[in-house]
Amino acid sequence: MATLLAGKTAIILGVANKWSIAYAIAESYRREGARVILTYQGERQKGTVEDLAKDLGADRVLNCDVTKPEELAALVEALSNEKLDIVVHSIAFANREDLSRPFIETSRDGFLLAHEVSAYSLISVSNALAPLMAHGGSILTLTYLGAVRVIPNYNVMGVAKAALEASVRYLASDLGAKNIRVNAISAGPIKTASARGIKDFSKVLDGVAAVAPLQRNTDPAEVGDTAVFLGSDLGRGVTGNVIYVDAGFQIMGLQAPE
Ligand code: NAD
Ligand code: IMJ
Repeated sequence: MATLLAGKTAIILGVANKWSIAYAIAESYRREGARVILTYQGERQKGTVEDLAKDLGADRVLNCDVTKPEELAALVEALSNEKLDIVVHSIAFANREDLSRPFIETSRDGFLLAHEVSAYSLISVSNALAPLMAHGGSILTLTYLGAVRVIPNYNVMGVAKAALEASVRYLASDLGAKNIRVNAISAGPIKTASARGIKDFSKVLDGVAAVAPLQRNTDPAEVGDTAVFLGSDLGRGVTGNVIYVDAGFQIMGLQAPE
């Protein structure tokens, strides 16, 4: 039996449906023997996430829209008897219009929304939940290559992911003394709800598979398994890092001619 996470409790924020990267992480965590707690964003998602929790064998399902401080406070209250070992932050949002028109036209409100949901929430969630990680632990978040390279249409999300990746480093510095590690997984493109309707997403997938050393796209289960490593004691020396789980795509400069 796989037991890399036996005896550990993980809270996973960001399961919306079975295609969510957070769902693949929850599957890997359950396989490795973790106790899993899921959160959902508002009443509209409640039933779906409760059904998914049953399928996964997750223990608890709690509400938390990260833009509402009172909901984060209520989450902490609901968790007051828990000892947490792992926090997974798998949350991002920007206005759809900001992911299609030219970046230079990003509005102040659109910029602030993307940064609040996709970057600041890692800070507020870490501040709220780190006190429950009494014996140390591991915080992880999901990022994308658009943080460090220009990717068509990623726009304000790229800037928010840059803030997220910098936040990983500052949080790792703050929390190291408590033996809490903070890392990000930079996943290759995956067809989730957050990819649906993005212009030319199929072309992005095909382009990556054509260039990546492994000659294919990223399987969400591979992200889940890297999240196991980072959450487990195997990852005990790793903090403040961004680990690419992208079939090697980001190392390529010029594609070798056929
Ligand atoms: P997804 O749509 O399944 O997950 C996004 C989640 O964010 C949803 O569960 C949604 O409910 C949650 N969310 C949005 N606003 C929220 C709020 N205010 N409060 C609480 N939750 C909120 O899509 P996904 O692709 O699984 O995305 C998860 C993470 O992975 C994101 O950070 C995304 O940027 C990142 N990522 C995705 C890809 C990809 O290609 N799909 C690649 C690299 C990184
Ligand atoms: C998103 C937009 C543009 C290009 C993109 C993506 N590429 C990839 C994504 C190339 C891989 C997916 N991704 C990494 C994300 O972080 C997506 C975030 C996102 C998606 C949506 C779509 C629906 C919506 N708002 C969103 N906010 C954030 O209304």
